[in-house]
Amino acid sequence: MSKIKEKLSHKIPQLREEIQELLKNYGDKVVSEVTFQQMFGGMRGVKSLLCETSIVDPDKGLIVRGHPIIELVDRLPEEVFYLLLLGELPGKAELEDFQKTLKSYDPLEDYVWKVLKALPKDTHPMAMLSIGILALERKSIFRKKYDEGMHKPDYWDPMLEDSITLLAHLPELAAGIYRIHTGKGDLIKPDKNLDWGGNYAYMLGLPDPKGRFADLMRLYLVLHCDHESGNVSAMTTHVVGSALSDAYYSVSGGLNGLAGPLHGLANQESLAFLREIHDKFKGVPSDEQLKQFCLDTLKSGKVIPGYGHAVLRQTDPRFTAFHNFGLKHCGHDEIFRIVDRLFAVVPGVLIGQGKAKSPYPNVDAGSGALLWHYGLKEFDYYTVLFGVSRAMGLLSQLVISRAIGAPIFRPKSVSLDWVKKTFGA
Ligand code: HAX
Repeated sequence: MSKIKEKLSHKIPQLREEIQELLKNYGDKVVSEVTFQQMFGGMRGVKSLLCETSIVDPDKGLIVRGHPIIELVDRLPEEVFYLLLLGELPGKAELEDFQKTLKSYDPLEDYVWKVLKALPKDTHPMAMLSIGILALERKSIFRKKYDEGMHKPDYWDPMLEDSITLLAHLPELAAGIYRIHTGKGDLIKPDKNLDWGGNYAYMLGLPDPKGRFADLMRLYLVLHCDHESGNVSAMTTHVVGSALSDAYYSVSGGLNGLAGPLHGLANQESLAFLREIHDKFKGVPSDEQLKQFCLDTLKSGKVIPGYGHAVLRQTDPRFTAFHNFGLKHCGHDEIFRIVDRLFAVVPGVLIGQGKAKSPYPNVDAGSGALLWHYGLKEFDYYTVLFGVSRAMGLLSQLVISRAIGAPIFRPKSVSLDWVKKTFGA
């Protein structure tokens, strides 16, 4: 196990002490009040979760342990995992040590591939990812130690071990799913000389003569790493983990939520939308044509994928990072040019409609166009990339939850009858 464990073991007592002190002094203070509207409305705005790894500021976007995401775009994903978990970026030696740990695992056993290959061809790659992770659950050290009578203060340790094991295997698992799902040929074994993101790109097996696709993958993995803890996948992972289900069960559960069209699947929908525009106009339409297309989309009752957000109220900096990458490397690509023009047109359209609280692009508005450009054209696979990246946040949140002794999740529910009686309706 890498030096991460040693470092975390020094930080945990301090964190626990801090929480106990805060609970002692302020345990009865009110954090948030909940209206019936909020209860019905997906708990929007109700402050009711603790999250150490990141915060989402409505105007500034994702901030990982104090670092705005836009300042992390040149970092490796494994550096970002280190940051999420420990609250500091690794030095050179620390990064090398962690990378060495990630590379120390044997390739996945054949039974995993047999399970995945036995699934019918129309199985969605996200279902394959979730099943693949569950197929690895037998590796859980947390479950084994729990069965042996592990004590609560020690929970974080095997949770960390499981998290790093799962993280180490995810690129191989996810790349294998791509190869099986697309029928592109044999599985590609991991190359121990490559970094975590570079290895994932390599195992997908797409031509990448200049290494730009690998750069895009690293960027993609950094940008999707975490989004505090109230989003569907993070909260689901937390809830499942709070029952002391291990990291495999918890992350698989969270990723099932990421597979929904209003969450992670939006990047698949977003590219389908771009392709539809490209096909209809046989290229890049004028801004006026785009505006009309968007108005027609809204009129038909559909949302404009890649726009709007539950928390953000400005252009998502993760969109900005992808947009910058596209302007630099794919400015001539017609699909990317449609992304660029939509950015100019959609906010005005959504403001005109007057419904969306944020008319600006989110992370899903541009990423698909870049993947398409580099030959990753199977857009039903895109959420898997998102899932591999988001696993970094889900896993670091799980480790921290076990470290601070977070209890089983159990809010109180009420019936409509209770609502009527209580409000005298
Ligand atoms: N196009 C059309 N209408 C939109 C819209 C969009 N892009 N975004 C919001 N609206 C509408 C909502 O559908 C809602 O309409 P109703 O009142 O008729 O139900 C109204 O505006 C208010 O919604 P909101 O409060 O602004 O947004 P929510 O917090 O309810 O939902 C969503 C946030 C991201 C789900 C929403 O903006 C949406 O559906 N966007 C398109 C899908 C998308 O891009 N999803 C990816 C989000 C990023 C993410 O989590 N990735 O994992």
